[in-house]
Amino acid sequence: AEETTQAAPLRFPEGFRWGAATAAYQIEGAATEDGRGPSIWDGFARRPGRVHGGHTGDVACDHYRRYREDVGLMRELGIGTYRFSIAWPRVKPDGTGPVNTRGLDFYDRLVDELLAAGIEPMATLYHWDLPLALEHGGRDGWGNRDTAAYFADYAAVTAARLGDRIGTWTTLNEPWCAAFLGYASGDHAPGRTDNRTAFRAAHHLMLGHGLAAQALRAAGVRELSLTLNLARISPADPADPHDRAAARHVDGVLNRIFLDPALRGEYPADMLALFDRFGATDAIHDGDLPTIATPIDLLGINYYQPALVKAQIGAPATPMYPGTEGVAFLPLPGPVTYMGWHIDPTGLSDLLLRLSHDYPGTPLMVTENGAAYYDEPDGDRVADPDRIAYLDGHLRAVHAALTAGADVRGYLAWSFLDNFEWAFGYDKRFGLVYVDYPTQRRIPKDSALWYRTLTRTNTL
Ligand code: GBH
Repeated sequence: AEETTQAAPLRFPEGFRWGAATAAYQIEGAATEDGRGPSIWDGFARRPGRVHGGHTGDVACDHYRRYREDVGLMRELGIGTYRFSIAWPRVKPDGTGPVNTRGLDFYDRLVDELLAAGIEPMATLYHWDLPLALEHGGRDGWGNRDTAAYFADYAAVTAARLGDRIGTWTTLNEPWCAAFLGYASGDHAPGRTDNRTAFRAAHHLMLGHGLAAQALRAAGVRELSLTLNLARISPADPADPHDRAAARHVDGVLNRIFLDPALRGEYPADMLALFDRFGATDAIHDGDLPTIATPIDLLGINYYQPALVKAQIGAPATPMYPGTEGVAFLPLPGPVTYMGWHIDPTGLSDLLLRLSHDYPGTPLMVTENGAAYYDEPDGDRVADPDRIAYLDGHLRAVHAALTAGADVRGYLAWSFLDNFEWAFGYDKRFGLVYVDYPTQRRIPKDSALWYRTLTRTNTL
């Protein structure tokens, strides 16, 4: 009788890619090793009050020195695809100018180690660690158009060195965060609060994506992608046109502002109006949009939680979503993670189906999904049932989207290791693997063992 009430096992398609993700500044440490230059995050983390507990990425998971052990653990845990990022300030310490060969040597060793372990490397060129020299001295970081060209130069030299062994490349991770948390709300490095610069940064990031995509194509890379943080934005009352307009606005400044230029070669009219309102229209030059729309082979989606909004007269704009005066974000009912983020897997299935419908023809991959919980080891074990439930629920949502016709090629858990969670420092643990920072001991959590069974059987 028990058996008959159990849901049938869910099989994923043959060849579905399973793996986990990390990012350079969050795990590597070795901040001054082998000629690495400082990034905006080295600077930001040192500013009082910006990062929880004054934490920095100076040591992090010491992955720069422990990468062999870490790759060994990935192999044991059945990680098939490993998404990591390359630190621009290791490759070009000043952002532009001479290449630091010792920096590239690290990724060369890492990639060889991964390939020897039978793990597919997937490299992201920008996960927020802009070389500090490009921000300082009035150079204005992503507010400066030149940064896009420097990014493409860095992409070209990196692909020239590693393109023979890395098949899948991602230009940017989450340009929304880089532009709007970095330059509008100031929650992330470089910590600026200027909407005009934020919109210019958004455009220059996308121009950098397009120029780097062309450089990677010219280098003959096999698979090219862009990763966006996207979410379903719902109106509190779907029957209320004001609520619908509020949701549409947030959807614009989070989702469509990046999706439309990359996949349709145009900014939506309501986003052009925002560029205009904030005095950033002149950043968009003739010829930029075709560059930005350089075809990609895969769209990466990082999904954590949906949002619910309502039109509310007099509500101030939410700083990370410029122009949202009159829009209130409502708390969602139900459970949250240790980040306080609302848990709703339907947000992921709806998102995947919406992308399939609105932007057909580009294969999708979930490049990040996961949850922070308060984990505590008990001897050799870390029991994390809440994380298993989160992953299970979201994978059921991915499966539902697949069944409904979405072209989803893979799923990567965030994250392989506990790591430096940006403004939250080491307080928030997203890993499948627990890191005891004082000793750097790694302990696979129960979720890592659960995930191994899932990826081995391709069945949930
Ligand atoms: C990803 O960012 C990053 O790529 C990764 O480096 C990071 O460690 C991981 O997620 C976990 O955070 O709830 O008010 O902050 C995701 C960033 C998180 C930004 C959710 C938008 C919603 C607004 N996104 N956030 S709020």
